[in-house]
Amino acid sequence: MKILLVFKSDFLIIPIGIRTLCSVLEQAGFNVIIIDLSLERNYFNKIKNLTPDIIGFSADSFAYKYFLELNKKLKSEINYFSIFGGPHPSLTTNIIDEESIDAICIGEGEYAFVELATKLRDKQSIDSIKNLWLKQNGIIIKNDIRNLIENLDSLPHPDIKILKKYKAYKKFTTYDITTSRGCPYNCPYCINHFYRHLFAGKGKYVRRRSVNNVIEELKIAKKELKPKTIFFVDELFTFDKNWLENFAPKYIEHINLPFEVLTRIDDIDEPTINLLYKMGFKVARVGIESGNEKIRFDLLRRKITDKQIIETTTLLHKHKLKIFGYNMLGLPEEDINKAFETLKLNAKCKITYPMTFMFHPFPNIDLTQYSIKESFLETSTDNFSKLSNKCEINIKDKKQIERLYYLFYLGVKLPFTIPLIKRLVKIPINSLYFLIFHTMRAFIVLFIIKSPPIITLLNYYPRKWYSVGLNKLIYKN
Ligand code: B12
Ligand code: SF4
Repeated sequence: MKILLVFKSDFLIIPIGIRTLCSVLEQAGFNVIIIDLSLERNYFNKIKNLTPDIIGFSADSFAYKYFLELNKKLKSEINYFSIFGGPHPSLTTNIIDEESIDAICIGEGEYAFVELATKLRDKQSIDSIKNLWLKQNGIIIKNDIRNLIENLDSLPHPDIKILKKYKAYKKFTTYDITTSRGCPYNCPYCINHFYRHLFAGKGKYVRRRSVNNVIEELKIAKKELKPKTIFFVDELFTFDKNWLENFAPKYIEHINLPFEVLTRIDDIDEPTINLLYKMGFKVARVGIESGNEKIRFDLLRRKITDKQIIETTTLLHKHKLKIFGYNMLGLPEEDINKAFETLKLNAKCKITYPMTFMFHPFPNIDLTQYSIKESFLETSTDNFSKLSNKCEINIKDKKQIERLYYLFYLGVKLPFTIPLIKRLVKIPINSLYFLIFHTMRAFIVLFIIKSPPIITLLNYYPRKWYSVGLNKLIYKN
């Protein structure tokens, strides 16, 4: 039984979910191949020639449409069982109606996938596999959700072979790891409130691996991949201070590499920063999301004041930490003035990398439902583009906000340009703004990566260099 796992790493990000599925399936004795469509030239023929028995697509809402088309094309030429998993199928179970999709996995996939592969191999009925919705003789079978995996230590460590498979990954010297699953918060634009509701009664939602189990994975990764930095991609790395206190001495003793974390302004205080700093804390990624307090409080359910944001970022700067600020533009109730408040707050906090995204109204998320209810959006969609500057809902000053997206970085890094940007967003010279946006990127690529040979440069997508460049910039000292 040959299993192919497919994903698309637009920013050289290999989803931990795919790596975990691979390890669990291999542990159960299956032959697993992972393919990153972003890095394969002729993947259609390659997949055909592999003659897989099962193809598993790991689909977020950006990749879903792409995978659907690929699956349709493949299905017209070869025979295999197709299963879609990841955030998008969990959010939009109706995709099971697509003719080319044989099954979808809702929520955690490890045990459902192993059960599916085992039963297909042994020619047993696959009708009652929990977490799967599937088609049998034209009828859709909707199985219940199984309990959440209580003991995360019981899972094998995520696969690392895939990190050695593609040359492009080797340039990326960060090792991504997650020490937990779930988030205690409830932000209406994020999948966590949806999952918490979906898994109600199925066990504890926020779970953490033991310190020893995490250290063991890091030790292996350090030996095998020699990463220069670690990225803890937990939704909220800092949520359990006792765990952090136990983790710190072991991390310093056995791993001792600089690292970055995802955290919240209201979850990181001075003692925590001090503790993490001793361990090699270099980058804090925090959500600012909106500079307008009312939007932040009422719409985004984030009870964090401007004052808290300014104080915490000041504290982070005091420790010479780099700050990645996550922001959203194009939110319901937003207009250009409120969008500028977001830019100004980032500038005031001297955010090192203002990461700005348009609000994507992912299906079945509270903020999407709100947008539909309040007529900011007619209906739910499943057509998303990661790097799109398109404002996806109908709000006042939509076009100006779209222009601001491209000029945001400039305004935060050079705040004296804000009055000029206020004028520019009224003028539709989008190609100029596009140029400014990419010039900023090119600057990072060329001056941080330091003149890569032209052939190599042409071989990679600029955004990949950008990712690698950012990495070097952050950790250069
Ligand atoms: C960690 C993380 C990141 C890390 C990724 C690091 C890495 N190497 O994986 C970083 C910070 C880089 C990141 C970036 C982004 N992320 Co992100 N991220 C997450 C987060 C918090 C956890 C994902 C994770 O690793 N979970 C642990 C693993 C084990 O679980 P899993 O991925 O869900 O996989 C399980 C199941 O889904 C299932 N499964 C998955 N694939 C398949 C396939 C098959 C065939 C089957 C059967 C099952 C299956 O089984 C897996 C094991 O149980 C999620 C939120 C969440 N809770 O899902 C958001 C999330 C996935 N990100 C999201 C987004 C939007 C982004 C960004 C575009 C922008 C942003 N705002 O940050 C970027 C772009 C990333 C990219 N891929 O290009 C969205 C996606 C929304 C959607 N509807 O698709 C999410 C859901 C957050 C949200 N807004 O709700 N992210
Ligand atoms: S704190 Fe972050 S991960 Fe948690 S629910 Fe809010 S946006 Fe999602």
